[in-house]
Amino acid sequence: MRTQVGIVGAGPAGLLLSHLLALRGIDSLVVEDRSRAYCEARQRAGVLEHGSVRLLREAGVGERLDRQGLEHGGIYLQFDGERHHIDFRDLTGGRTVTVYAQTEVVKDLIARRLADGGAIEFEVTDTAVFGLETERPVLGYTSADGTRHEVECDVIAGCDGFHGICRPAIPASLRTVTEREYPYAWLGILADVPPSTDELIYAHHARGFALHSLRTPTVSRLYLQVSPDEDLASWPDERIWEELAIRFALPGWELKAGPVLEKGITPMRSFVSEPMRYGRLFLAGDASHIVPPTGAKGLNLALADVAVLAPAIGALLRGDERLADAYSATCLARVWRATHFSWWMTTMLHRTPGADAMEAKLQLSQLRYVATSRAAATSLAENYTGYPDLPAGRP
Ligand code: FAS
Ligand code: PHB
Repeated sequence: MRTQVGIVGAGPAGLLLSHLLALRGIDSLVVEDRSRAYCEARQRAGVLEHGSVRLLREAGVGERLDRQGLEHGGIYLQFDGERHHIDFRDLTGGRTVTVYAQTEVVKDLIARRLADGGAIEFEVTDTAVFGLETERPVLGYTSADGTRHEVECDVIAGCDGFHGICRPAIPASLRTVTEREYPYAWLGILADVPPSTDELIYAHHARGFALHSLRTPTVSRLYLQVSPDEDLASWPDERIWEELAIRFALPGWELKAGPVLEKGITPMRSFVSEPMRYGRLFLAGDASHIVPPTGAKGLNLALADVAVLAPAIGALLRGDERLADAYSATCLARVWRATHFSWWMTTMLHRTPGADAMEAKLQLSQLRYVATSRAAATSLAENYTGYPDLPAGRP
C-alpha cells in the first residue's frame, strides 16, 4: 500500500491534518488504535481560542461550531471572597473564546473526512513507523481484521498523543525533553445540570483550586484540585458537590448540583519534547507537548501545530523544504508561550500541598493585580484568547 502522508492518531491533530491535506489535494491515511465511538466520547478540552474557531471555520468544518458553540467574552477570577470579571472583548479589541467540546470537534472532523472519502482505520494494533531518515518512510499497523499492513509514505505525522509511539521513534540522543510534574491533579465531572454561571469561573481557595466550566445550556463541566494519587472511589457525587460549593461560595450566589454523568482524574504536567521533526516524521499536538489544562491550551496548540504542518508538507511534496525545515521552530515558539501561560495560571491558582503562608499571600497579590490592573488583565486576556493569533488566510 502507499499514501502520501501516514498519520498516526485520530485525535484533533491527526484528523484536522488529514482534512487540511485533503483541501490541498494531498492524500493521507489515519490509523487509530481506539474505536470511533471511544474517540468521539473521550471527555477532554472545552474551550477554543479565537484563532482556532477561525481556522475550523475557514477549513469548512465550523458549521455546527457556529450553530452550537457558546461564544464567551471573558472569564471570572474568584479569590478571597470576591469574583472579578476579565473582559476579553474590551481588553483585546474584540477577541473572544468559544465553548465547544473537543468531543464535538472530533465528531465534526471524523464525519467530514468520511464524507469526503478520507481513509481512517480505527482499532488498529501494533502501529510502527520506520525508515524515517529516508524519503520513503513506512507506516506499519495491523487492521481490525488482523491483516498486517506496511504503507509506504512520503511523510509520516505523529499525532498519537503523549503515550504514542512516534515521539519515541526519534532517537533519544536527538530529543530534548523539558518537563515538570505538578503536585496536584484535577478531578473533573460532567453533570446534567444547567451551569450556575454565564462564563467560566476560575477559583482560588485555601482548600484548593476549582473551575466551573460548561458544555451546553443544560450540561456543566466542573473541576476541583485533588492530590495526584487521589482515589476517585473516595469522591461520591455528594462529596464532590459539597466541596465545589465550598470553593465557589459567594454571598447571594448558589451552585446548582445535579446528576454526575462522568467523573475522572487528570494528572498535570508541563512537557515539551524538541525538535518536532526527525527526517520525514513530524510530531504535532500532545505527541510533542503537554500543558496543564488551567490555560485551556492543549487542544488549541494541537490545532495550531497542524495549521503550520499542512502547508509545510504541501511545499515539501512540491520539492520546497523551507517550511518543513522551519516547522519545529515555528511551532515551538507558540508552544513555549502557551507552556508559560499555562504554568502561570496553574501556579497562581492552585494551592501547593505543604506550601508556606507566603505562597497564598503572593498568589492573592497576583490575582488582585490581574483583577485591578488593565495591563495585567490584558496580558491574561491576550494569552487566554490566543497569542500569537493564528494567521488568517488559507487554512
Ligand atoms: P490526542 O491524545 O487527543 O489524540 C491522540 C490519538 O492517538 C488518540 O486518539 C490515541 O488513541 C491515538 N493513539 C495513541 N497511540 C497510538 C498508536 N500507537 N497507534 C494508533 N493510534 C494511537 N486540553 C484543554 O485545552 N483543556 C482541557 O480541559 C483538557 N483536558 C484534558 C483531559 C485529559 C484526561 C487529557 C489526557 C487531556 C486533556 N486536555 C485538555 C488536552 C487535550 O485536549 C489534548 O491537548 C488534545 O487531545 C491533543 O490532541 P492530539 O494531539 O490530537 O492528541
Ligand atoms: C473545560 O471546559 O473542559 C475546560 C475549560 C477551561 C480549562 C480547562 C478545561 O482551562
